[in-house]
Amino acid sequence: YLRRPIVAGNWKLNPPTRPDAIALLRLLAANFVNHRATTTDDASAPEVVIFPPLPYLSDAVRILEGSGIQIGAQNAGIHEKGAYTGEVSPSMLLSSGCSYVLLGHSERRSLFGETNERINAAVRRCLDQPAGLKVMLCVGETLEEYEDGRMEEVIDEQIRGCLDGVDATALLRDDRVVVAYEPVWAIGTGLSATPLQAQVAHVAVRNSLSRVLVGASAEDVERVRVLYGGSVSPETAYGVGSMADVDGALVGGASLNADSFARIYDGAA
Ligand code: G2H
Repeated sequence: YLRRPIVAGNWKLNPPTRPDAIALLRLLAANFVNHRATTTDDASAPEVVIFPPLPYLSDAVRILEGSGIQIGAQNAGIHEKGAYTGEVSPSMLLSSGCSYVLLGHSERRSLFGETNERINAAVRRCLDQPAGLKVMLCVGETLEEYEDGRMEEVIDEQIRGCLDGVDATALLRDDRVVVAYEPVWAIGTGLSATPLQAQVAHVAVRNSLSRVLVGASAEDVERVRVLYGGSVSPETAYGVGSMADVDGALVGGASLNADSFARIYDGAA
C-alpha cells in the first residue's frame, strides 16, 4: 500500500451530553475491537480516527484504549500558552491523547470567520509539536465556485495559504499532514460528490500539493493521504473510496451511529 487509508469521524457539536457520548464511545470500542485497525502495524487496514468535542476527550482516551481507534480534536488555537482565555493549544491536545487536529473545516471558515492565514498559523503551531501530532487539513469549494468552474483554483488557494511556510520535507517525512477534500455543497446535504467528481478534485489536491510543497520529491507528495468528506454514508462510501486518489473518508453525520461508521469502515477495508 502506497497510502494507508483513513476512516475518520467528525462528531461536530454532538452528542449533546456526556452520557450520550460515553454510550457512543462504548459502542465504537465494541464494534472495532475485532477490526484489523486494532493491529496498527497492518498497513493495509485503514486507520480509524474520531474527532469528538473536547469535553469528551478524556472519556474517549479511556474508553478507546486498546481499540486501535485514534483520537483527534476538531480545531486548535494558534498560541502555545498565556493569557488567551477560551483557547486550546496543540500541546495541550497532544499531551491529552490527541493524534490528529482537524484544521480549516468549512464550518470554521464560514461560520467562525477563519481565514487561510489563521488556519496556517494553527497548522504551523501543530507542526511545531513532536511528530505524534498530525494535521488533517480541510479544503473545498462552495457550490457557486464549483458552478463557476473554480474548484481547482479554490483548492489551490486554500492549500497554498494554509501550508505557506511549512517545512515540506519534515512534514512529508513524518507523514504529518492529511488533506480532507470536502466540497461545501456536499456537506450535510445528503448530496455526496460522485466518485468521479471526487477523483477529479483529489487529483487537483495532489497537483496543488506538489506545487506548494517546494523541495519535496514527487514520491513524498504521492504518499500524502487525501480523504473525501461530504455526506459520506455506508451507501456512498464504497464507490467514492474505490477511486485511485481517494484514500478514505471524513464522515460527519454517519459517524454518530456506531454501526453506520463500522459499515463505512468495512467498505474501505
Ligand atoms: C463534512 C462531513 C464531516 P457530513 O463536514 O466533516 O460531514 O458527512 O455530515 O456531510
